[in-house]
Amino acid sequence: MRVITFGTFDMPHIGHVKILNRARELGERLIVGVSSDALNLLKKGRKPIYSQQERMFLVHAFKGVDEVFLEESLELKREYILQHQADILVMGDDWQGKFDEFSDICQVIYLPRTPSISTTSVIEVVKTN
Ligand code: C2G
Repeated sequence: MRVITFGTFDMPHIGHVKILNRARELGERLIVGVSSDALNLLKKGRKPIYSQQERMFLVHAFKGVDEVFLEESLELKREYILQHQADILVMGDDWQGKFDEFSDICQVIYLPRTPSISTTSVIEVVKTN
């Protein structure tokens, strides 16, 4: 089974490692779409701390990640899934229900997020210390 997942993975943390590990356990190959700097600017109104090249490099370095590619548009998800011949799409449950439309071409699984950790919370801690 080929598993695909998507994310920004800015300043990678335990939550990212855990979801990637759990996604990999669902199949034999894990493919990760790392969202581009431009897409983040659009999505979140700011550029990530780490550049897309750095984030792709870091995600690829994680155990169990077999391939990374740049996610340039949220609208291209169907094309990405087909292009990478993914059998399973995995996302954290903050996206619950949002990708159900792709269940005609792959299995869609939402995994529980790791509580109390996010890139935003790390930025806040750094700012206030
Ligand atoms: N995640 C998690 N636990 C956390 C934080 C994040 O399990 N404490 C998961 C998210 O649910 C997501 C993945 O880690 O599945 C990547 O999270 P982000 O980098 O925040 O990615 P996001 O901005 O949600 O981008 O096309 C979809 C987007 O590209 C997803």
